[in-house]
Amino acid sequence: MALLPILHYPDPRLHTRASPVTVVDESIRQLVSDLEETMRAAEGIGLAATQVNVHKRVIVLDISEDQQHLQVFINPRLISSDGQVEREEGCLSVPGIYDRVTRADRVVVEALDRDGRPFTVQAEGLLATCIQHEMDHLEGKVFVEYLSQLKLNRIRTKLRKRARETL
Ligand code: K1U
Ligand code: ZN
Repeated sequence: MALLPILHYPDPRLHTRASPVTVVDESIRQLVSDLEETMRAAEGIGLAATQVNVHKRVIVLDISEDQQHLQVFINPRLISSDGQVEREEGCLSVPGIYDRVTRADRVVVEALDRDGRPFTVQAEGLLATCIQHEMDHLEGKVFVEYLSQLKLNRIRTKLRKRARETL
């Protein structure tokens, strides 16, 4: 396993649209392990391959209390969505910024697991929010882009300043 560096907003590579995985082989399973290790080290509850500059449609999530229930989504596809809920979100690519975003409250998603087997999940609550947040990463979209232009400009300025200070 390897710890991978996480891209930070406004890195333009976060706006890359990820390509579908054609074969779920050992290299994809290695990527899944690396994403898991990186997510756990950063104390996140999700991570998309885009965030580590790998532009393949792979997501890992673990919203469980004991952090022992990894969920892997390869080539996730939204089948249906229902309801609306506003929830506070954070992002390992936008450290220290939290804000409320409105998304569907329930989603049905199809994907492949780490053995390449298709499965369907019906998600609600935090899991539904997290799946939508991570699927957005695969489309090159970061959650702060749902906020007002004013908030977005403030966040960009703050993060650029912070990046300069850590040089
Ligand atoms: O960077 C990421 O995509 C991971 C992100 C997942 C996420 C959290 C909350 C709502 C939507 C998506 C994080 O893990 S941020 C850090 C975190 O653990 C967290 C932040 C806010 C609420 C709950 C957890
Ligand atoms: Zn994120």
